[in-house]
Amino acid sequence: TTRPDAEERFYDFVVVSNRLPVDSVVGGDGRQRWTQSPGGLVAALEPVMQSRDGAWVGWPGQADLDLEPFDTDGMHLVPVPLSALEVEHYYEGFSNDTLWPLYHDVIAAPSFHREWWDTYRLVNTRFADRTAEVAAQGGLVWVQDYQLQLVPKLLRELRPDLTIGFFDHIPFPPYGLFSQLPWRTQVVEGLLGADVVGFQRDADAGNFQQAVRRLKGYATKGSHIEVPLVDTSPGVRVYGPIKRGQASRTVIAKKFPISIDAAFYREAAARPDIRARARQIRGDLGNPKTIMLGVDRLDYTKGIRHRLEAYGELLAEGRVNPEEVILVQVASPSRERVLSYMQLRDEIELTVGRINGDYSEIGHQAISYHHQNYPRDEMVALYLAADVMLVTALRDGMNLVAKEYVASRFDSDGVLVLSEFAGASDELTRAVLVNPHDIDGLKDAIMAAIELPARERESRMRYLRKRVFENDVEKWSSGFLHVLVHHHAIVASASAS
Ligand code: GDG
Repeated sequence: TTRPDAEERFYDFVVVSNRLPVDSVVGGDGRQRWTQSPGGLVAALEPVMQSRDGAWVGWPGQADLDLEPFDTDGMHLVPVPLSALEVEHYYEGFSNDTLWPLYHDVIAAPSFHREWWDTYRLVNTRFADRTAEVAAQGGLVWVQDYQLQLVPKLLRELRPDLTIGFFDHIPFPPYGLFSQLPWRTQVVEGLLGADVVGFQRDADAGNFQQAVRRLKGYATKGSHIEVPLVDTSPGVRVYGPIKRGQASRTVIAKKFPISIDAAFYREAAARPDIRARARQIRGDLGNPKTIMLGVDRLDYTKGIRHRLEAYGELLAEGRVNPEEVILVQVASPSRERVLSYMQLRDEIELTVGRINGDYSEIGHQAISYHHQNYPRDEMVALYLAADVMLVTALRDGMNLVAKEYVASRFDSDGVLVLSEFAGASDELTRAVLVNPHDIDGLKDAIMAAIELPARERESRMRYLRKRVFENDVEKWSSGFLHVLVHHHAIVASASAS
């Protein structure tokens, strides 16, 4: 088939992610349009996209939709089609029911199915092929996240001229867990195709390096991994052209903690309409003394059950008075076709129903529960209205909600209760840190947060705000790309000499 003109273009900078950063919407006139999805990744990459003539390769979010490349909001989008069966095997299956639970400490049991793996490989190959077609000679490619771990190696084989970065948004598990994966060696080899592999925390980078040492026997030193150009381990593979005097290439594996567009939250929270909305929310909730808030995708990694258990016990013991305190829980719909998510929703809604049945009064609820998606402005109003923010993830790569709450508190008030198992706890050390598995400890932390004196709240929040504003999402993307470009320049000059 012939490709239209847009196909012939090449781009110096290509971002590759499972989903394109757009959503399909049907307007009042019945016509379908694309709108930019509000994520932080788009916000961070948009300036780079504009300045380097960038393109974004990804799935448009609907099965069996084969689109030509198109432009929207000044971004060049290159769609990768997926069939309904591929969505089921590659996305819902291998990505969300094998890798996701395995990489999050097996909180839920991962399913291993060979046909899911076959489809994962096939889809990763399609992403690599498409990227190889649109990337300019010597261009920069940045691959995102666990759905595409094989792309760096596949792409390097097709296009050794490219500089390839990879960022893992979720944890990289300790070897004892990672080694359960029947395809662990292929995954490590896939990632080592990149020049720079970025992680959220030092611990994740360390776990990856250990997997490299154990599975491939390569030497690591600091953040550097020496990858032989000719792999002499079983099933010989060649990585890129062999250059005289150069027996290996160096891959950098280190942390680049992701962040948010902090200024957006500060400015939104200061807007009169959003402040008015926050006051209205407080009023509608009956002006309680303390509003506690949870905002999570409905996911078993987020510790929503532990949070509800602790809160339920505090109510049962009379330590929390339901007339003075309310918990607002936003559990946004997620992965609704995956069985473990359906079961989790049932469990959470049963527990919310029980707690409300036992402790709510007419006109006042113990828990205000919302299985809904809200506009971003409404989220900011909720952050502003909340005295205590509960982030109790059992495992979380970073957790942007914690940073959004902090950035929204221009009044330097509010208390963040934050799980040690969220990557954000590495930076936000003056949050009230908790181990969510320790229900008694969690209960005490919630009480401490409710009772924290104003001066202590302010001094902690000021510290947290400093951390979030000095490492915003622009810093994250430019930091990563700086290391990638710099590293490539060193490698290039070494091989030229
Ligand atoms: C993965 C990693 C890592 C949620 N509900 C609504 C809504 N949200 C927004 C939040 C926040 C985002 O979704 C969730 O980001 P998190 O970081 O909290 O969690 P994951 O979705 O699991 O993200 C995570 C992240 O990737 C980035 O690397 O931090 O560890 O798991 O921005 O505000 N937004 C709106 N309505 C909702 O109802 N508008």
